[in-house]
This record gives sequence, structure tokens and C-alpha cells, in this order.
Amino acid sequence: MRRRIGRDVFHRWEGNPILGAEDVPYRCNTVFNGTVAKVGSEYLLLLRIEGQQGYSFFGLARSPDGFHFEVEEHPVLFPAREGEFCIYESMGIEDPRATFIEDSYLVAYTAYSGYGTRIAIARTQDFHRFERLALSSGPGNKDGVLFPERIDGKYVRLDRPIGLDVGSIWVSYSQDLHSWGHSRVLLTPRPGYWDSYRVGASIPPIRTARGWLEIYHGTQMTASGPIYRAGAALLDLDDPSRVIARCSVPLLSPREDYERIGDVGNVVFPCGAIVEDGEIRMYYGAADTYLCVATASLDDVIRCALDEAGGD
Ligand code: BMA
Repeated sequence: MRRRIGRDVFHRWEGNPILGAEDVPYRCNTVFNGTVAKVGSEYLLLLRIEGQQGYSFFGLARSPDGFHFEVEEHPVLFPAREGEFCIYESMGIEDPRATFIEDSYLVAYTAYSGYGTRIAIARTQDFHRFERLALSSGPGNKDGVLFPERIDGKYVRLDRPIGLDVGSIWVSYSQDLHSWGHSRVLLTPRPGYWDSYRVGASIPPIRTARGWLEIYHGTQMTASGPIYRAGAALLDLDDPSRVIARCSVPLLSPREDYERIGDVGNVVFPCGAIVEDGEIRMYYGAADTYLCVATASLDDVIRCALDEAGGD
């Protein structure tokens, strides 16, 4: 009998989408691009919610099992309306990515204004109170993800500056989360591949025996706009500016209606993942309209990054 292995390395949960606008207890346009944290025995999702006004803010959802989530009554973080961050968040805050480092969560997110996008960093313990720490990049940068530990005493981040309209993943280092430097380009779009148009970091890097696992998003431009897919790369544990391996085929591609049809169709956009018992559970925005979850064995994802998974 022909073996059916499915077309994606990640398997969608049959209850997808796990959240849509109808699950949010206040008026909004969409809920998507959420990052996950396990606090005690509870799973939390910090969600990008786009209000009906058109700008985004963050809400919080809770779950006992990582699949069935309830969105809290009130949003937890709005764009700053005063202080240093205010003018750079005037068009919203987007795409949070939470990293547990030392004794708290650092959330890197996109601050969006008429001056462009910047990577902002906020600290939280409980996902209710946030301390804005740094506007950590100039304009034209986004998709910031922080590593969960310092390397050689420095914070490390992947980010996505746009140079000459080319979107590549870079690595940068910092002593204090404010000033970032020693930037190097890491992963660039590959002509002829599924990630030929732009690439950006998606989930905070995960330490594995084979290197830092980075699940990133890559886009391919088509006559009807870009297609967003998810892929994987492995970076050296001691020197993350060294790429060990990169998948040639994606891990997850938009195929279901909820990924194909929405405010921006043909998008899967991960912002967080949890590894438990050898399984990686990835949370992703679908079509800029829903929040979904998909799982894979960590070994399969690493095999895919190493290009050992086969595929065509
Ligand atoms: C990216 C980001 C994401 C969004 C994606 C698809 O550039 O803005 O927030 O999900 O585009 O529209």
C-alpha cells in the first residue's frame, strides 16, 4: 500500500483555527500572529489583534492544554500614547515574539508608524504588565527574535532589515538590549526557491543538540502576490552567525481555506513554538485572519533543516 506521509512536515491540528475574531470578547477585525509561553501548567498566547480602526494591539489567551484557548476580557498592551515609544507606535504594535531569558520574558515586537517599522523590546513576567525597554533598531527593521540565552555575555537577536528592497535575516549583538551591532547577514532569499522573495525570522531560536533551530518565514512572489511559508535553518550554538544547514523544502505551506482566504491570503506566519516530549508545537497566523497550531516531531524538523527529509 502506498504510504501517505502528507505534504507538510507540520501536521495541522484538526480543530484549527484555534482563534478567530468571533472568539475575542471585544470588537476587532482579526486575531493572528501570536507568540506562546508556558507559565506553570498554563499555556498563554500573546496575540496580535487588529482593531476595527485598523491598527494592531495585543490581547492574551489562556489554555490548559495548548489547543483550547480563551481570550481574556481586555487587551493587555496598546500602542504607547505618550513617552518615547509613542510616535513610533502610532500605527500599531505587531507580531510579538516572547523569549524567556534569565528571569523574565522579553517580547520583541514591531513598532509601526509613518516612519516605518522598528523592533521594540518589552519585558514582562505575567503578560499583563509590560515594561517597554528599548526601541532597539532604526526604521526599516522588523521580525526581531531574541535568543533565550546570552552568548559570550551578549544578547543575540535575529532581525530583518530591508536593504535595497532585499529582505534577509541578519544577526546582531547587544550588551544592554538598547545598542545593537556587529550585524552580519545570515540567510538571504534564494532565487528559484519557495523563499526567493524575502525571508524573516519567525520563532525565537530553540537550542538543540544539532544547533540553534530557527523556524523562519520565506516568501515567493507570484502574479497574485506573495505566498508565505515556513522553513528551518540550524545555526552554530557558539557562533550563531554561522549557518550550519538550511532546508530546501518548506515545513508548512498555506493549503487550507483558513490559510488561503482572509485579509491577506496565502499566509502562514509563525511567531512562537513550544517543545515538549520531543514534539514541537508551532503557533502561526493564517491569512492574517486566524490563529492556528501545528505539530511536528523535533527530529523531523531538524532532519528537514539538514535536508535529510527527502521531498521535491
Ligand atoms: C509581514 C508582516 C506580518 C504579516 C505578513 C503577511 O510583512 O507584516 O504581520 O502577517 O506580512 O501579511
